[in-house]
Amino acid sequence: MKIADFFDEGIMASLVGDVALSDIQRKVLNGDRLSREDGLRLIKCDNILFLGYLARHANEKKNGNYAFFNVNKHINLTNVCVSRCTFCAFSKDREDPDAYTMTIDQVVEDALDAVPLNITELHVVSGLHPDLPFDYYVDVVKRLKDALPDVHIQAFTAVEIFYFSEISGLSVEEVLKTLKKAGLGSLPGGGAEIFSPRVRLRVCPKKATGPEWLHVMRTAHNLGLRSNATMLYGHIETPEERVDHLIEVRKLQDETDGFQSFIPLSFHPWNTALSGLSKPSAFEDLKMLALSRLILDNFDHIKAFWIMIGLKVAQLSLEFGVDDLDGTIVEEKITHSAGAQTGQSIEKNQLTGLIKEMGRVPVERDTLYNKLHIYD
Ligand code: V47
Repeated sequence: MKIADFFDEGIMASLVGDVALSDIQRKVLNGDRLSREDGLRLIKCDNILFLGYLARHANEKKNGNYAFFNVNKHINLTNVCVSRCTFCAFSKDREDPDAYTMTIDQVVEDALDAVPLNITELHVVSGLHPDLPFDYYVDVVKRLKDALPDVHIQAFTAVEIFYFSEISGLSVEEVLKTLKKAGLGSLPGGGAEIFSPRVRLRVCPKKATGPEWLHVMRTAHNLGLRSNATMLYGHIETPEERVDHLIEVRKLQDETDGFQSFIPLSFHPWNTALSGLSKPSAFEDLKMLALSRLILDNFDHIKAFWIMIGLKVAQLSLEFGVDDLDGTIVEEKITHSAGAQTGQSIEKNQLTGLIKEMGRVPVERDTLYNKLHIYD
């Protein structure tokens, strides 16, 4: 029996205090689109069980009782970055003693280390290095594809793609075509942060803007490259700016249908220039996941990145609209530099166990959400 089977009755009782939101409840149950104003009302709603109830309903309509995960490995080519965003503890200046840049041989060796784990995906994102030429990244993709031809390469955030265009003098479209030809399979969703120009000016003024991030994604989707999308919440953004971010992503998805999953990323302040802030609570994490599920009616999947919110909250999020727990990861540097307390890696059977405990059916997927193994 799932938690949901217990909590529907309780939730209906708790709804008495939420008659003001009954129009939103009706819309969700009818499958109607929520407006920006609905989003603003929901983000201010502290009845987390109500949000969970609605989000779970929206998710089950799309994914039934399935909950996805994949077997992947993260690789970060370099932590040297010219952008130095205030929320980031991973990036370093070139001269910093902790700065590193992998040679292509090291990248391939690192990827090959994960072959015994039967990985189906390599997730490759990095800093914006001041000296590496675009050819380095093309060669990384080619060499990885040669070494692991059956493994999907999901690499380079839209911010990195935009930077490659700047350093190479090629258009975004040419950069993407070149990488696709080299073996790139899809783009991860990072670098989106919060699209609001007010926030970007303060936390990441030196990298691609919101419209530039969206432009890269639109171009990628038009070339047949699918991608994910993210939102970094819990720093200096307002509730309105979070809702606006979701609406922007939804608009582009209406246009291209190229996004696969949306991943709200929970800010970790430790070691960053924003270390005076506290990290979002579990309550806030679940709320953002549920809200994302409710607003992004044109996304098939909402992913909880367990590295950032912890295994238990990720597990519980399956009752709050989430249908994907991401992957085995193997090694994670970005959030761990900023104080993540989670492990670096998780075994496949731990992921299936967490999902089964919630009464869901675990499904190992590949990057493009083909079902590789259903554990029913
Ligand atoms: O772009 C940086 C964020 C992103 C911090 O596409 C931080 O499937 C929290 O995008 N606290 C990288 N977040 C990770 C990412 C991602 C992760 C998992 C899956 C996918 C996917 C994408 O992490 C960055 C930035 O937005 N970030 N610093 C921090 N201190």
